[in-house]
Amino acid sequence: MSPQAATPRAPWRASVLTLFPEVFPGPLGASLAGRALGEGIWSCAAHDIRAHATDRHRTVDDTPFGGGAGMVMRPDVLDAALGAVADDRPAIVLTPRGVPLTQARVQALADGPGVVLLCGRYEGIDQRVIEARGLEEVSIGDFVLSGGELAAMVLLDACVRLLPGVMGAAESAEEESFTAGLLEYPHYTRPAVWQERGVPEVLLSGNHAAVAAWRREQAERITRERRPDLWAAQTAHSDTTHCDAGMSGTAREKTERTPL
Ligand code: 9D3
Repeated sequence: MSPQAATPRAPWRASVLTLFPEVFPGPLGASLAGRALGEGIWSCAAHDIRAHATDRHRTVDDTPFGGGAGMVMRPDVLDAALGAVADDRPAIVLTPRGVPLTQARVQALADGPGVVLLCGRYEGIDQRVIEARGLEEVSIGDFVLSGGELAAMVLLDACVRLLPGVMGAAESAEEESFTAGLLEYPHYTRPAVWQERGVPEVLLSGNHAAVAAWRREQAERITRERRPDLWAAQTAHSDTTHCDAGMSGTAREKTERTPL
């Protein structure tokens, strides 16, 4: 049988607005994402926000109305920067005050045409440009970074690995229904004894059902211990009489039941 010719498809497009365009694609230029970039599965264009400043000193920020520490990014400069790249893609500003990024949002973004990302620096950005451009505010977690660039790379990495042709088929669908919404069970490989430490007997037994039960048990224990929030959601899922309101089975599968 002759090999199937790959159907050319439009790349998933990332445009990043930043004061530090030279840091992109950064780690996304290596490994899985880097290969996909080279293959044209996705594209990454970084744009210097400062190119849209209009004054002699190329100012992108100013002091906050109402007073206070730090500087605020100017709405006029950001609007011009966004206007130069905006199209049908969702526009997201990375900010510590944003809605926490979830695998469900990542999947939805990966399913679309791409994304426009605005990386904040300074204390924040003028609220009016967020409203005028309908920007979605997204955070990657409850810790403080020095800017939005690394957060943008995190978001892009999470999306790119989901694009068709980036990951092997084996890695994608396998075990999905089994471990969905749970943390991973512990892994072991050779040597069977290392520094006087053995491997759980059941894993050497060849009893596939027993192995599956042990892994499930371990995944549940680790989830309970480390992520009571995930465990509570897991418990809620097993009661099908409530908690299904407003969401279809497939939507649920893609959101709260994504394996971690
Ligand atoms: C006291 C005000 N600070 C908020 C905690 C101001 C501030 C600190 C750090 C404003 C911006 C930043 C830089 N961080 C990001 O741009 C950022 C971020 C983060 O710090 N944590 C998690 N997700 C993100 S997304 C963008």
